[in-house]
Amino acid sequence: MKPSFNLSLYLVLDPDLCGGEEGIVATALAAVAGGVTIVQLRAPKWKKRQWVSAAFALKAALDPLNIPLIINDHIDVALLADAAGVHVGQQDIAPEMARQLIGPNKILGLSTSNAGQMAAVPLDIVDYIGVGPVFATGTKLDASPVIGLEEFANLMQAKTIPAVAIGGIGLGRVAALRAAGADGVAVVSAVCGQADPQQAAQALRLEVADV
Ligand code: TZP
Repeated sequence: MKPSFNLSLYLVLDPDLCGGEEGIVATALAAVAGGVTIVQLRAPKWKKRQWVSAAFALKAALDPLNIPLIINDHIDVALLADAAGVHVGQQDIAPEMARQLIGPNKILGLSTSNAGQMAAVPLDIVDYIGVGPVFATGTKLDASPVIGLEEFANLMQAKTIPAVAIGGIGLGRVAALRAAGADGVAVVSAVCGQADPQQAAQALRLEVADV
């Protein structure tokens, strides 16, 4: 059976900001203690061996807490570690092919950044979409153009699948995104780049719950 998932506070772990190989599990656990509901591993600079060992460690840490682990792009790693799901971008393997590889029982997420990409999402194959970057971000240097809150709200009007906002999201921005129709917010630096990731997650979680 496909694991259930809650997009409301989605942590994307980038080791550059989240404690590197040594600290990534501790960062994830602190963030979950603060209220993160789902965790993705996204490590554009890592070698495959680092991916595999971190995926196993994160899976072992998150499973007892019932927090799904999503692996960005690397389907082989997701299958090896028996992660809850996979997240692919527009330049990665097509969602239909990803689904073929992961089977029916894993979560599949897809990044989108405009109305055309959202309209093209195969709804019977993809479980949720990421929509962004909503605001400017220094974390993903090759991100698509910034969408902005107004256009994001338009995109949410047209959505037919759960959607999580991403890009430049921090305290003070969550409520507006939720009011615009986002099912959740995804963050990297607003949790990982902070001195106290648990407290940072907790503050964001309060804003998520405010709506
Ligand atoms: N995809 C679109 S923006 C982004 C990704 C992975 C990075 C978001 O990072 P931050 O630090 O939350 O702005």
